[in-house]
Amino acid sequence: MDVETLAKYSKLHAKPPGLSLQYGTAGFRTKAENLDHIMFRMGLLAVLRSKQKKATIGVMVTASHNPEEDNGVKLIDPLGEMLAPAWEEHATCLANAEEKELLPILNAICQKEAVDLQNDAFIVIGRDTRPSSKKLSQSVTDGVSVLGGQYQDYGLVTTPQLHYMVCCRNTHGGYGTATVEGYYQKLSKAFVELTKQATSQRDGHICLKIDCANGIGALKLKEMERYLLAGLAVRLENDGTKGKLNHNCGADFVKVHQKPPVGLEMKPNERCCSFDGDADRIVYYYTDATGQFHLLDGDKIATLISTFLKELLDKAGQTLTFAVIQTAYANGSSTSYLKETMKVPVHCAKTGVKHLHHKAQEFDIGVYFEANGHGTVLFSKAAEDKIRHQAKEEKDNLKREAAKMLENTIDLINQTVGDAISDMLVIEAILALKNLTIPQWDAMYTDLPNRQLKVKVADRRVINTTDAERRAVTPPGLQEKIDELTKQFRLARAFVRPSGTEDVVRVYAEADTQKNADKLAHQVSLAVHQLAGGVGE
Ligand code: G16
Repeated sequence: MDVETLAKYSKLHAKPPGLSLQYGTAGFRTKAENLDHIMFRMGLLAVLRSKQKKATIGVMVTASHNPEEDNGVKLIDPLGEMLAPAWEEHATCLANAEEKELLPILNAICQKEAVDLQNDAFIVIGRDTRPSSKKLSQSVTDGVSVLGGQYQDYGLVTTPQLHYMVCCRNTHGGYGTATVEGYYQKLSKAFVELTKQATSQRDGHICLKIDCANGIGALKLKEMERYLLAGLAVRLENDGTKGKLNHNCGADFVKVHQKPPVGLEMKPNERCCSFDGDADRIVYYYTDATGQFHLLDGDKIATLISTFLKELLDKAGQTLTFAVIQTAYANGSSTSYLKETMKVPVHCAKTGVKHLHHKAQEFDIGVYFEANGHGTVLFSKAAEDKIRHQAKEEKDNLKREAAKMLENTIDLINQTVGDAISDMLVIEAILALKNLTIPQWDAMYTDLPNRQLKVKVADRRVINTTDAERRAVTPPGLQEKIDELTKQFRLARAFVRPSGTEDVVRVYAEADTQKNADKLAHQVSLAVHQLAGGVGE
């Protein structure tokens, strides 16, 4: 380690005095002007991780669903998964180190994690479309270079595309070619193959409107359109040409407000979807003939994909372990439908795709989705091998065809992380193959009315939770109050948790009617305000 160069560059990327940040649900997030030192230091950390794992590591500069003024950074581990928890702690430690502590902390990480500094390091970097992202990604490259790491800057890419690149590089092309063209080719080939047998008419007319949240999804979908040819005709709205990123649009806005984004004209029963700011989340929706808005969120997506996969597995005669992973935000109706009607095991994990991903890895096939539209499907190596073998060797025509469809589904899914583009193609393929309209998909089950609210408190860390965030253990008295309030409503459930991406406490409530869900969410918010140090109104 060249100590003098490190000291020189670290001064150029100085930490604002007194600033303390934590590696949260999906990395560091805050106002962009407070992130320069974090980016530089995450460049340093990525090099250490890369040297330790002797593998390519990813650094994505994005604040995803947050407002345009925010930014953030997520680190990506060798198989395209989120950074390991122990290294999240190192990240927080490094981020908050004062100047003079930087070197001792780097040395301590090297020692604790047995990092051999003689090893090579290779980092791939990507960024979203925020005005601050380019400069911040240059601070990452400064950090990488100071520790002698090599890098490739992919520039503007979606977060899931960068996860894909990391996995491709570390599997030496086994997962795909590590270029954006490689990504488009892999997904579009699988999509075209999978939808070959679709009988529904989707010959070139617009069949899906996409709200791109004025973010990176628009750029990447435009690039991808020519690969899909007539296979899927989409119309891109909120493509960044005029509106502000995530402002009154995007998957988070639509999910939280349960209403359409601005800038998207919806005809009755027309299929629409929204991406978020870095295109790792997707939700679908439509308005019916009476003008009522219907949201098909991550729970409905998980149910559709699970139904499809279960049917194919049955047809192929494959007996593989299968489970769906949700979070506390999953609508009660979706959980009942999966458990009772579909007879599928359901597990609840803490918010954050890293937790769901981890749980999903325990099964041959693990479908995981957060209600906010963040999710994917994981296939174990053994399951994948079985399916690919059957797709080639099976003598029974029907079984072989089902195995081939499963194989194309595997190739269409981005197994590294939730991916709005890949998820959209999977959903579109399933709807086409099953000849389902969006109201028919919606009718699989009826959501319990629900409401999400945010409460500002002085320090959201006063709230600690247990039971996959379904119960609060601190501050004292809060859970008792929530229980007492919940008892007053039918089919009711409520919980609170500190956000890991915004400086707020999130409140979720569901009940038999929208009025009651709203009332319960409001009352729980008041309890948070009173018992957890609420600030402002
Ligand atoms: C991130 C995480 C998601 C999480 C969301 C909200 O999404 O990747 O898993 O659900 O934040 O987290 P919280 O409620 O802790 O703020 P994104 O799309 O913003 O990266």
